[in-house]
Amino acid sequence: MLSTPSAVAPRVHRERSSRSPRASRLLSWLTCLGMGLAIAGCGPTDDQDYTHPLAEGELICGRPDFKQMFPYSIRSTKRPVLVHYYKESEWETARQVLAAVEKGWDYHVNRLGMRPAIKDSGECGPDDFFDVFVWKGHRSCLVDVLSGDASTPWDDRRGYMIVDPWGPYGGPELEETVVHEMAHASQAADDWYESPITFEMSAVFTDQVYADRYIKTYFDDFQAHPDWALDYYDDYETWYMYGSSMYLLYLKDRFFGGEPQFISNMWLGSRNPPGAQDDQTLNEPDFADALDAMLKDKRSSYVETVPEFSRWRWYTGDHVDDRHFHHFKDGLENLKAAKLTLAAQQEATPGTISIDSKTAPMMLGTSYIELSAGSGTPQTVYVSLEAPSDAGRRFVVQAVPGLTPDSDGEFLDLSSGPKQLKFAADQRRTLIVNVLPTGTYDPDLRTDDRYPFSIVVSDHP
Ligand SMILES: [Ca+2]
Ligand SMILES: [Ca+2]
Ligand SMILES: [Ca+2]
Repeated sequence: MLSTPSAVAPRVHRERSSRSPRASRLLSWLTCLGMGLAIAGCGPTDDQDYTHPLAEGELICGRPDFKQMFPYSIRSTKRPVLVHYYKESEWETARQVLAAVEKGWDYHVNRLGMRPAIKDSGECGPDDFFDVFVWKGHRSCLVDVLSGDASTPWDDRRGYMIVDPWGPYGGPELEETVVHEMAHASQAADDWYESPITFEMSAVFTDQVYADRYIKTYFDDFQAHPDWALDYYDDYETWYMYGSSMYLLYLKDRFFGGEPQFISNMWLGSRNPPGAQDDQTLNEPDFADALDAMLKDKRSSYVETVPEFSRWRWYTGDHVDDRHFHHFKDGLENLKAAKLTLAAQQEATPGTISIDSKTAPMMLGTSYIELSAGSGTPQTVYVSLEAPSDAGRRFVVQAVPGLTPDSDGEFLDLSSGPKQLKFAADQRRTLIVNVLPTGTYDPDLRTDDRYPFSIVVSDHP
């Protein structure tokens, strides 16, 4: 049984809140001028056993009672950031949040090269500074957005942040939570309506680089669903989108010398004119187009990375080695715990292994089939692939692990008939079966259709 995030935590975890984008035209800022420190008469006491009077999910920007909701604020002296808080006694906490926001800003903008959060023209708070709300009882931490900057041709959005330092993502996690949210603030400066998976995939990728550590939890759900499209949007049912950061770790280490800054170019190349908010097909270009352009001189493309990434994805769990991912300083145990779910695991006896429509891969999805040599296994094993005809997709089959010191696996071209399958020293071998498009690919047009197939094991070609 899959343990979904809803079983252990709210489904909305550090999300960018794009599921209910509140990019509404908010009330103009009329009433609250001059947000000063310590406005008298707002009556906070030192009692910390309370939750903020505004319920989680309520709009804050542009409210007439903004000053009552957040009477206090600290202004950054380094970045255009204003942190709002409710009780005078929360100054120290607000100061910690501000320090984390400044760190996150510097990390994403100066180290990774992302765009800073765009100025909000006073659409939130008293001026054009980026607003951050220290909101006790708002368990989820998030960045949400306001309007876009009409002077830019791409679909950027002005953002603001809500953080609950006392909630499940505060405490010792506060800094990482805030740095994670600052990833979303930067994303909003390029494209707030990119393919849904990119937001958490990219933010968690940068989280791990920031922490120099594989982060627990996320990979398990990603590895549990290799059949899903690599860019599948599961609507936050699991941590899949967070764990898909493994793909960006692969790109970093395989194509970009272990350096994370390519992520900035992915977002820059994803910018498109407004429209995708209401019609996702207008997300042109999308992150896959951006990666295609970035990988072209490396003679690869987004789709073409899928088979190789599927191999790297196998070299996790019990198969972690030193030849694939450049390991972070910490958390290797989390990569070792990221065990792939197999579509089938059985002895290689002559017969048919059917991967039916329930578990078959989606487009850009993968089946892992582990075969072992046993008493019923022929002296020489041949495998072939059968599937209903479909001009829109092709299967790519590989076998891992590699059988020589310089190999990490090989392609089996089954289009021309059965091929011999050799076993590794432990008498096992895993087939990796990818579904890829025969034509162009667009993540915004992909369906969730599955592509059943069978592997036929025999003792002759
Ligand atoms: Ca503002
Ligand atoms: Ca598209
Ligand atoms: Ca885009």
